[in-house]
Amino acid sequence: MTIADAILKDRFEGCLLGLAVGDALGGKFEAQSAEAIRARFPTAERLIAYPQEEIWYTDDTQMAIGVCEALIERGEIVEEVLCRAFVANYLPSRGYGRGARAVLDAMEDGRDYRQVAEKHFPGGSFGNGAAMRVAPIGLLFRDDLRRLWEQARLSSLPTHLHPLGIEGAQVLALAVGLCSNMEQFDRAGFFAELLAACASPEYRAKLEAAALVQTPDELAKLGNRIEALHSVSTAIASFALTPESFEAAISNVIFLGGDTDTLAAMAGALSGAYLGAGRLPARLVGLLESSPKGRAYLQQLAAQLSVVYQSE
Ligand code: RVK
Ligand code: MG
Ligand code: MG
Repeated sequence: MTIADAILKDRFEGCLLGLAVGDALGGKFEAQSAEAIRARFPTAERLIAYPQEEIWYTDDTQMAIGVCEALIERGEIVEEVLCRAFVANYLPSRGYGRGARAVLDAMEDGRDYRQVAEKHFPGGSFGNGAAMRVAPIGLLFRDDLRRLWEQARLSSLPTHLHPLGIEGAQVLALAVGLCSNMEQFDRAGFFAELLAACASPEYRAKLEAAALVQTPDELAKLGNRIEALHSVSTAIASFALTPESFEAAISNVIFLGGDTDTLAAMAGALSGAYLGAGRLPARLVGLLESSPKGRAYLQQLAAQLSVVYQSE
C-alpha cells in the first residue's frame, strides 16, 4: 500500500465513522430545544464527554450503509440494488421519517414504492433523508464531480423526488467529495465550487449565507430542521467554521437543537472526510455500537469502497 492509498483509506473511514458518530451522539438530543441542550452542556467538551456507554446510530447511518453496500456491489447506483440494500437494513426502530417509512414499507412488501414516493407528499419529499445518506457517493465520485452530481440524484430518487430533496443530497455529496480532496481547507474555493454547482435560487441563497458564517451562533439562521433546505447548508457551514476540529463541527450543530442527529451526521461526514479517521475523537469512535453492522463493519465498508474507487 502506498502512502497515498493509506491517506485515501483514512479519509473514507473518517467519513463513514464521522457520519455514524455524529448521528449517534446527535441522536441523543433529537427534537430537543437549543436551550435545553445548552442547560445540560455548557461547553462542547462536556457534550463530547457525555456518552459513557455504547452509542447507537439512527436511520441516517443505516441508510448510508445501504448506499455504500450498493456502490460496492455495482460501482454505481443501480436503483434495484439500492432498494434491496435499504430493505435488508430496514429497522423502523432506528427512527425513520414518516414518508421514508411509507416508501420502505412498500418496498419491503413488494408494492409500487415509486407511487408512494410520488404521492405520500405531493410533489415528493423534500426531507433531508437523501442528503443524510449520500456521503459514500461523495467519496466514490470525488474525481468526477459531474458524475457525482448525477449519482447523488439517482441515489435520492427511490424516496425523495422533490427537487429540493434531491439538490440537498447533491450539494452534500459534492461537499463530501471536495472535503475528501482538500489537503488544506480553502474556504473561498470550497464555497465557490458549491455555489457554481447548485441549481436553485433556494440553495444558492442558503450557501451564500453559509459562506458568510463567522461564529457558531450564526449557524442557527441557516436552520435546524428536517427539511433538506433547512439543514444541509447548516452542516456545511459548521464544518467550514471549524475545519480542523471534528468535535466542534458536530457540537456546534447539536447545540442548535432540532434535527440534531442528521445535522451532526452530515457535519461529521464532512469533517471526517477532510480530517481522516486518525483525527476523530478516539473515545467516541470506540463507543460506537459493536453490533454486526457497527463500527468494525463501517471500517470494512470504507476499505471496500476505497478499493472500488481505486479500480475505477
Ligand atoms: C426522524 C410537507 C414534507 C415534505 C413535503 C417533511 C429521520 C415531513 C432522520 C416529513 C432525518 C419530513 C429525517 C421528513 C429524514 C418532507 N411536504 N412536508 N413535500 N417532504 N416533509 O418523511 O428520510 O428522523 O414532515 O421523506 O427525509 O434522522 O415527515 O423522511 O432527520 O419532512 O428523518 O421527510 O427524513 P421524509 P426523510
Ligand atoms: Mg436519524
Ligand atoms: Mg434526523
